[in-house]
Amino acid sequence: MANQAGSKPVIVLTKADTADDGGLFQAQAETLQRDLPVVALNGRSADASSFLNAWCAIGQTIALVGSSGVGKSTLVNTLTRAAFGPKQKTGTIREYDAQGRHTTTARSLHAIPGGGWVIDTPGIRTLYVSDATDGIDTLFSDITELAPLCRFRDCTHLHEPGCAVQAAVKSGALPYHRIERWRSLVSENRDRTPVISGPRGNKIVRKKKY
Ligand SMILES: Nc1nc2c(ncn2[C@@H]2O[C@H](COP(=O)(O)OP(=O)(O)O)[C@@H](O)[C@H]2O)c(=O)[nH]1
Ligand SMILES: [Mg+2]
Ligand SMILES: [Zn+2]
Repeated sequence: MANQAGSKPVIVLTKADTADDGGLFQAQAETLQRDLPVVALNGRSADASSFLNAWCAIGQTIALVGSSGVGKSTLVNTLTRAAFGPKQKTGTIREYDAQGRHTTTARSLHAIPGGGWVIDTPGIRTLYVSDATDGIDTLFSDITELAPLCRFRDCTHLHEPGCAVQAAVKSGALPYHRIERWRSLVSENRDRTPVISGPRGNKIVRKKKY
């Protein structure tokens, strides 16, 4: 979604203070997309801001997106140095876990002292993949760059002969789970992208109004 929107995705691994070997998770996250920045931090510690400096300068806006309870509002409070000012409410484990209740119920925009802006958001339950074909292509550039080498132009990379993607899996260059993830996002995107029927019943992808 970030790719599709023209935003720069950054993976933030919060609660780094609770992991023995954060490096392992960091390495895993880095494989999600080529050149994807991944930072691990403790959102409750004042030095968390220093890890995000590159994206928090004047003229920049960051939006925190992630499941309820991961520490978005905590990070907002640290970034805005809200210790003495108005604070975003943060939830204890019980609160978000027990009833699936969200401590943060609305989006909000906050100034970062001496820098840009940060947007706090509630959980991601209402987010879904739609109209994100280009974003998915970017996310899976390892697959989309191979696709033109497949024998068939509409190759599904499932069972076709002469499939460059399957060949890359066989050679060990591409982990198989990448294809599974790619396929599941492509299918969610297809199901969620509105279409209207044109003359003779052919499907026309509805163009966005903006
Ligand atoms: N140990 C630790 N706890 C954290 C960290 N960030 C957030 N928490 C705790 O996790 C809980 C949920 O945080 P919150 O900011 O409300 O999550 P949100 O739902 O994503 O906004 C709170 O109890 C926080 O104190 C962190 O980096 N380390
Ligand atoms: Mg919150
Ligand atoms: Zn193929």
